[in-house]
Amino acid sequence: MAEDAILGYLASHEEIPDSGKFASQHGLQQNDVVNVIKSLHGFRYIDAQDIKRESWMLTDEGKKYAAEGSPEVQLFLAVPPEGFIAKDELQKKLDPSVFKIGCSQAGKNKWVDMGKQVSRKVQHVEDKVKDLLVRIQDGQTIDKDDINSLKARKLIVAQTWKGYSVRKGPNYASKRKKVATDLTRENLQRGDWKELEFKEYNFNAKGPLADAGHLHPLLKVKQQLKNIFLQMGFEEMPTNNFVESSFWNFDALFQPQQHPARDSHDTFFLEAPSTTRQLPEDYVELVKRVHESGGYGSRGYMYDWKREEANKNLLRTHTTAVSTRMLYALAKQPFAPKRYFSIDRVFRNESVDRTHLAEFHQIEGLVCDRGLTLGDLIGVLNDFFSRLGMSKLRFKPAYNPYTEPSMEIFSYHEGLKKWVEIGNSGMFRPEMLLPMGFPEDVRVIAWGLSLERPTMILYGIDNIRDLFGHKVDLSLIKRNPICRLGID
Ligand code: FB9
Repeated sequence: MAEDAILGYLASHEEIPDSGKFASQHGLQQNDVVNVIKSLHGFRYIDAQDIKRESWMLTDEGKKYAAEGSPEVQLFLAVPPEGFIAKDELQKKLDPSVFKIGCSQAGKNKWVDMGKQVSRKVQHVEDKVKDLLVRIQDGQTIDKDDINSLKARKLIVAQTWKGYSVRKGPNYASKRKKVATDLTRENLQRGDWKELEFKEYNFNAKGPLADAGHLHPLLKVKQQLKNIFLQMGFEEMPTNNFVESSFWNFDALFQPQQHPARDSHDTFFLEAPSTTRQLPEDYVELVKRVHESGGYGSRGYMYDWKREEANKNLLRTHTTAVSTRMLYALAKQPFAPKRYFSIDRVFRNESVDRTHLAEFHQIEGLVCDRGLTLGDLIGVLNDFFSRLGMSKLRFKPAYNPYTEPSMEIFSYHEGLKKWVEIGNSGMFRPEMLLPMGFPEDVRVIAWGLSLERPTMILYGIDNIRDLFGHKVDLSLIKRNPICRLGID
């Protein structure tokens, strides 16, 4: 329709100066004409140049006065030709905004005498404002001053109309040739490919978005933490066993069997398999002894240590259980310093709230070497957390059954403008290391934090359910760019 009209018109005319007027003159829809012009221009049938036209449009108030007359004239007509009318009487006769504007305008025009009594000062008035508004509505041009006074009264606003002027293009034809967008077997068989005109290849066309998988924010932050550990010379510990025995999760860590964390309020114990099959007997004996009666300078906990308690299987409550296994294996070899880290799920039967679920990812680092001190621990913590963008650290004495001394770690978070607890740390107790067989002077410093907390802060997520679990909205995962750790 519009296409034939445009191509047909250009057959006998040099130019279509104004696509807007062309549309209304040919009874065509404005945007049909625009779409056709864009397409014909794309195939170079025509050459379309942008043109724009400034015009004026009446505001709603302007439309009202064009229809009902300007407020000053409405007011004038409400004043009796002879004598006068009480101002409040007059006010009752008119709509409030009309009365208000009418008074000031008619007053300004010296049409009426605005006292307690209102009377006319002239016999007849012209509603120039209304006439001007109507002329603008008919698309007539009116002079600048009138435009400015109407604009000042917010009765009209500028309106820019965009259109095209159109000329023949290099591929002009009065009818669009069907361009082939594909060379088909039929074209080859029919041999009609010779006549066919093929559409240009648009090498800049963007292919369909490949809907690929997306890394969960936790995995993105996990990868960055792994990189930091590897850069610091740490080796990852194998954490691919969520199920652990109480022995490696608690006893080997010198955590007493009556410790509150060891009851089902805090820990998920397994019904099946409820007990571990195999433990290193000679080492178990040493652990039993250090719990019951100490040794290595410790007086132990002086209670009856029960094998069946240690045999109970559970979902590990911390990845420190893996550290215990790895340190025990390390102690079996001729001593060599070691740096280990782990990042994986741990399970705690805790009350679920905005920042706590029954499982989270623990990040743990440990350094095992001769003569390590608390200073070394503070040093490695400053190194580690500075790579996470947390430079200002403070340490608060804390307690863990398996480390002495222990410290909670705090960092001042510029974004949150407060000190945030960013982890826990300590020196593993000799009651844990010596039964493993480590030489006297070997020390192990370690620390831990969660993966969820930094991820929530870095991605600005304040409810853990938005980050982890079946309620996560996938678009959050899709649209979440990689966030650079270390950048506040
Ligand atoms: O992650 C924690 N906080 C944190 C960490 C990083 C962070 O980064 C932001 C970008 C700036 C922000 C916050 N915490 C540890 C501190 C608190 O959130 C705490 O309330 C919750 N903790 C979890 C345990 O909850 C019961 C976080 C988790 C935690 C705590 C301790 C350890 C590991 C994880 C440990 C340990 C440890 C100690 C000594 C030796 C070996 C391991």
